[in-house]
Amino acid sequence: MNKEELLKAYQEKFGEKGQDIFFSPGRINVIGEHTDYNGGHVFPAAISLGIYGVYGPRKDNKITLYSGNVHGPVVEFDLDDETVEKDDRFWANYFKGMLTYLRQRKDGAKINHGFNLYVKANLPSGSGLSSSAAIEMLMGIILKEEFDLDIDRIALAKLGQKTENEFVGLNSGIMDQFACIMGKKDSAIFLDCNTMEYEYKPLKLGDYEIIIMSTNKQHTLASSAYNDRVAECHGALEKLQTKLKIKALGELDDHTFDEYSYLINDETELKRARHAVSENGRTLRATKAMEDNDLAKLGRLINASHISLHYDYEVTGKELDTLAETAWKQPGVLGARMIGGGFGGSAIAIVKKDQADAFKKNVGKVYRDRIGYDASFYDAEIVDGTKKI
Ligand code: GAF
Repeated sequence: MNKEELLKAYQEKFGEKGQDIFFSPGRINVIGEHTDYNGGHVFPAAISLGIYGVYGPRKDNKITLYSGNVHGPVVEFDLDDETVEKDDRFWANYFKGMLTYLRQRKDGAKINHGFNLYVKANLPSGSGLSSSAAIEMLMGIILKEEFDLDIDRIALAKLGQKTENEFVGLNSGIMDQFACIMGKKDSAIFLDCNTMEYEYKPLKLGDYEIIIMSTNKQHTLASSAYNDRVAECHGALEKLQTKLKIKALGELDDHTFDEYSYLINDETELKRARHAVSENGRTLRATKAMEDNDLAKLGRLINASHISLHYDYEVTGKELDTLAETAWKQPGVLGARMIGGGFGGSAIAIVKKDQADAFKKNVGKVYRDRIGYDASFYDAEIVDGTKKI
């Protein structure tokens, strides 16, 4: 979408000129899945698919949101109301949660007039590319910049996580919000979710590119299954803590885990914890492989990540397995795996640039034959985090 189209859409909806345009990216994750809430490492990057927001101030205290994708009635709330009610439109709650928690801060009083916001996404919602975090960070940066709030980007990411955990009810980690708001062009973020230390690592893929493959399957029941995984990992951690002084599974290496895994006398919890620990190890090795330009090794680790998410974490499902397994068989592919929470959503593949067209055609055909509808393929660029454009 270009700026003229966005400003025109704003004007058509609100009958006046919009003032500023913001863009909030979605994210991919190279490796490190379901490790964030286990205090492990992740390696995500912000992508050029995301959500635009056109902002215009109002003289009254109303905040009015309109989604150019959903086209339903506007979402309205009033700054004079002490609490912000939950909405039955799930996407509106990501804005509402951020507004609620920003207003609770000391300088929240600076949010002292209403505004209109026209929102338009080129990122499919429910695609496992973090559209919800993109919305939260969009609202966060708009409020920070338009009302001059004294809050840094990492604190905004944490409020996004609080929105998910407390306003929406998904016990997610920090990866998505962190990637959306801290993204850096052409780099992935190597983040330790235990200490919150992070480092940008250039995504050097040479003759290869990352192709995003969306299952186009909405993951409706995903949030309760996600919360189950979080609880199962917590159960395993508590059992290990009877003998080990650790705060998170991410502190363990494979060897120590094997030695103490006898403490986890629940088969499901054992599998979940084994994934969390092994995936963290793979993430450390994968970032090193990227630094060493060992792309073949990076690809093998990515494949192993999918296999662990399939057998130990059980979050892949037929659609994601079809994409990854079909991708593995194509020429010019170094690795492929599901990304995000799972149960639908998207996968990525690292594919030789000159084989990309054949790759999409072949994987697309197998997917359609086996699943009964089309997958979508995107070549996204790696971009900066949420900002005014
Ligand atoms: C979802 C969550 F929001 C993230 O915090 C993360 O746990 C991811 O699933 C799995 O790695 O995107």
